[in-house]
Amino acid sequence: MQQKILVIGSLGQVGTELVMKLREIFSEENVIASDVKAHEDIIYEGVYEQLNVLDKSRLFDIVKKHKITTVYHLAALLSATAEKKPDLAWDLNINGLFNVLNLAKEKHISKIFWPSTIAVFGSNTPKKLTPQYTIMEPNTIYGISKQAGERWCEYYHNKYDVDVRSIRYPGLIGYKSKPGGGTTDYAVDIFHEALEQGRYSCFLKENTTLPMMYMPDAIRATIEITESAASTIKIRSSYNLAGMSFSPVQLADEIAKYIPDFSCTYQADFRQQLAEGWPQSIDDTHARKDWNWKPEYDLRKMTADMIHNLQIVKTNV
Ligand code: AKB
Repeated sequence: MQQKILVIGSLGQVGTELVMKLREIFSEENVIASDVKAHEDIIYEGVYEQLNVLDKSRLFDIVKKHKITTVYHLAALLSATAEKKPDLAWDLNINGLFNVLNLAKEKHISKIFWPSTIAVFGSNTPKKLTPQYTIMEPNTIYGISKQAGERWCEYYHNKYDVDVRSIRYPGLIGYKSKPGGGTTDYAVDIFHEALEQGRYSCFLKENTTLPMMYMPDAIRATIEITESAASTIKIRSSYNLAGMSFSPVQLADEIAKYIPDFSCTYQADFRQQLAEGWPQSIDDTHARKDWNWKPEYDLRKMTADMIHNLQIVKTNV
């Protein structure tokens, strides 16, 4: 049967690129984009529905109207914004997920992708090659909500046979869309500022190493896990996923290979504390074994591609 896909949160950093890729694969009419933003804000062609995922009845109507089979539910408040708006973050990150899980429980849809994050780990977690199963104890609103979400996903799978798949995204870097409200956003902002101003003031300390991933890898992982045979998905909470790990100074040095006069200064703000609770690198053995995950981009390859594509984007503006 032809899948009909709904992407919730389709104007965000991941959603923007995911819609484009899904439409390439499944064709435009089979991928419905939705976001809380008004229609005027959309940047791509094709069917778009304005949707606040907390509005259960509108979500249900859209699913019925388009005969949706698969939902990619991306709408969430990320780490930095969630610290400023804890009530909204909990409401959106948890009740939005419930609304989608319940559609699957009641058999209105057959498959869900929902992202978790490296922020589910906390200060007591082993920082290097963080294993799939380990002490978690997240200490940010975002991390707490995502860890609770992971437990609910596994519960709905075990109890109601809901086919939900999830990965723990590292910080994501891409040139097609900008991030919003995360702690790892610096790794995108730095490229824009380097090309536009030749300098950047980073809100994390220079040696703060974090797990990161280039967007083509993240989009591929998202679609690969969702398209894998259900029998291969052994973990129904969320899979660890690794791409690369680097600190702000390592990224700045790599960028300086292309922009020799580039200078970066470091002025840590409240996001430093969030980053310090997170892993530095991730062990993703389970994803590699269960559904054949393999990243393609490291720091060098990602930086070359980002600079090349952003230069094209910026000269065409
Ligand atoms: C954030 O920084 O909040 C996100 C994340 C690590 O999930 N990019």
